Amino acid sequence: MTHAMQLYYFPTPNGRKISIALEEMGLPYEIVPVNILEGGQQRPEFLEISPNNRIPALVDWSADGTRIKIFESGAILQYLGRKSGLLYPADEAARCWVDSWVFWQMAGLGPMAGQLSWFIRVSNIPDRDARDYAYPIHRYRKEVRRLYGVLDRQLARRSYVCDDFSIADIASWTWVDQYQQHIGGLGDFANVANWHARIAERPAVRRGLSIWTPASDGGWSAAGDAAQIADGAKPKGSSSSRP
Ligand SMILES: N[C@@H](CCC(=O)N[C@@H](CS)C(=O)NCC(=O)O)C(=O)O
Repeated sequence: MTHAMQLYYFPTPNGRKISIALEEMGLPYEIVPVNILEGGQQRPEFLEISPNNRIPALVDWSADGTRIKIFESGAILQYLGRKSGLLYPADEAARCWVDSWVFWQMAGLGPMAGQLSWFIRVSNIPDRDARDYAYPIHRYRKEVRRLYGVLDRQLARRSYVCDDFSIADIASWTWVDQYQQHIGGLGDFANVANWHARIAERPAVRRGLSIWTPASDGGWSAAGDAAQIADGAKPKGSSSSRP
């Protein structure tokens, strides 16, 4: 019997990397919502799959029925690339280059932009003094801008990070998709702007962004083009089941 993979998901840049990759690769999956705003990442059954209490995580089954557990979005992207044979070149030199850009995102753009988001968010909490957060916001924004510059140079003579569209593009794209909040605009990064727009038009990317999101009533609801998602991608139970 074939099982769909289970994606432990919350709609953040790291979660969206995997929903986009699964849609791009046409792999069957179902969403297991993990509401990180309500502590879902601390539940023992989730920690057993993702010991670092972070989404995303993925469960798959090998041919002999053994469960395959993966956490860390970069590791999941590489696994899906190996499994599907798509968006992850088999040629060693090309694969090393894709890996380099995936690790660049995992070690640089993701953590730096994540910290920037955090400090922007807390500086906007009403009873906080925004001046207390001016230095970390300056520091992380400067570093994020530097990383955008690196990406912009890489995209100067090619349409995608490693020439052909790959998991390296997906890894960085969901973070760059937050550019408005992080750096206000892409005016200084024309190549990144063109790349961002090119990828945003991909139907699978739109589907991957449109899956279930937490609703204000504590349940989950469909967003955007979610009707295009297969039934198997709905949270278990009903359209409003809690994670
Ligand atoms: N390096 C990890 C980072 C994962 C991560 O930071 N996930 C966030 C959401 S984007 C999370 O689960 N946060 C829960 C928490 O902070 O408790 C990856 O890429 O998978």
